[in-house]
Amino acid sequence: KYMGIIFDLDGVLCITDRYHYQAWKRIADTLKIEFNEAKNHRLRGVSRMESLDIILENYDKPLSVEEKIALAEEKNRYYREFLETMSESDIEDAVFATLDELRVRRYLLAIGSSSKNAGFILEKTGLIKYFDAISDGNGLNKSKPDPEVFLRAADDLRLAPEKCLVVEDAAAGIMAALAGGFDSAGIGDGTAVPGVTYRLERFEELLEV
Ligand code: B16
Ligand code: MG
Repeated sequence: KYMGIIFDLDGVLCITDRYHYQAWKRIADTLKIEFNEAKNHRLRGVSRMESLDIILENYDKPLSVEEKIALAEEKNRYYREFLETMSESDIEDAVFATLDELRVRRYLLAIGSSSKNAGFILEKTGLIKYFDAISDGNGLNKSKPDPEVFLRAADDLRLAPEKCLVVEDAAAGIMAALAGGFDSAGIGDGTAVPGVTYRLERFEELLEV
């Protein structure tokens, strides 16, 4: 049915949200803003600057664009320190095994991630070799739930959206897939989104859709 599969990165192929959390927490602590795991949940699949806006929701001092950019860059420096420590051992065996089998079955595989660090994470973890196309936060005009990141991935694979399946963990990502005319496979939070095509309890169930 499908010829291509487009994977979200954070929350699907790897778990970097605890690094995002710790990096944002340092920023929030400096500004003396309340930031907890529940709020961190809202940052899933959302771009860096939009994440900052969510963190600054209850901040009473107005910040200039330059100050916001400086905060986002500072957060990214902390985040990259965590990413530096990543290796193949941060990826579940089931993820490698499933990607191997999907390649044997001749699917085209792409990344559709909001992250500007996607290339770096893929290199560090040894995942990069599986992908025919990488569509990430670099050069992206509109982030999820806009379908742009997935449409660009499908385009790079030279496939129509109907021929691709999007695998996502975040509500914003499932909505982006729907908006772009893609079928979707939800993992984790992604399973609870209305309109999701398949609900996966485990990553390897992807081999059964
Ligand atoms: P960066 P995904 C997303 O990755 C994360 O889920 C989200 O929490 C993060 O804010 C976003 O990437 C931007 O990341 O700061 O590295 O550009 O789930 O779309 O793979
Ligand atoms: Mg995600």
